[in-house]
Amino acid sequence: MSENSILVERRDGYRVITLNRPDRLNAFNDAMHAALRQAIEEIEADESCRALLITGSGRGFCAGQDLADRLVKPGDKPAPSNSLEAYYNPLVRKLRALPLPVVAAVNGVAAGAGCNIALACDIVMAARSASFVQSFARIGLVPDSGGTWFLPRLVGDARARGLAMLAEPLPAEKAEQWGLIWKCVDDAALAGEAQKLCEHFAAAPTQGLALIKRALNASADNTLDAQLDLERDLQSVARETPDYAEGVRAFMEKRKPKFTGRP
Ligand code: T3D
Repeated sequence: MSENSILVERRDGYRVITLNRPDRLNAFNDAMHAALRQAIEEIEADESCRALLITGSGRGFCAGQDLADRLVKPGDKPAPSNSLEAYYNPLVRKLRALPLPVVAAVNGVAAGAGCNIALACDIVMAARSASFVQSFARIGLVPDSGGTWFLPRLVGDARARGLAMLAEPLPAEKAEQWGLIWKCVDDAALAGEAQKLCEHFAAAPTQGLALIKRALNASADNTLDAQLDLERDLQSVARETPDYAEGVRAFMEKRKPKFTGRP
């Protein structure tokens, strides 16, 4: 079993977190949750970090909860677990709320909570050989980590029900066609494409992107009226950022903008 359940790499303007329990397809145990939480807290405190890339080591992205930690003898009841309240739900909330773009590079199978944590990211890219599995129904569980919220919104009710109730793997190519993810790329291209995307975000108007996240996060539950009001309010914040002024100047001067990402 790997000693470091996640690997954290600092790159110019962004961080890469690699889920690193490859012999269990990077399934979550408590130590991995704790390490991930700490890494994300460090990102939040670092102004120079303007994007986050999450990927998996070995042949999988993440197989959700490590089921070895949930094994009970026949007739025994499982020990009580508050893993959703303690770990998965705060993680999903954090990924949605982080004021910078979060990219998932899904290098292999994403199953159970591992699938839904990928879907909680802002941009999901996947290798052609990867697949997305709502594996919960295979073991008598309910899709968690936001699965029942993300699925119908991304792919519609009929496909959401099929994915959740049949628990069949959805290949990456079809996931792109269905609108579950942003893009499917050749396996050999995934790391490079994800890096390019994060380099782009590391030089982007970070405050504006954070406001876009807030607007899109709110839109699922807002009326058009409420969303128009929110856009008005967020735009007045965006208009105050130095990156907006720089964006307009660069456009008028017909040059590439130099965004700082600062408020
Ligand atoms: O109690 C709570 O905390 C509730 C929270 C729930 C959150 C959840 O995520 S519940 C869902 C848990 N995850 C699953 O049910 C997925 C289980 N895994 C699979 O169904 C399959 O492994 C995959 C479809 C993901 C991939 O299949 P395949 O054939 O490519 O790989 P494999 O041979 O099944 O797995 C490779 C190894 O990883 C294997 O170990 P071995 O035999 O080589 O020693 C397998 O046991 C291990 N592995 C895969 N997933 C898990 C796992 N070990 C522990 N936990 C796993 N989730």
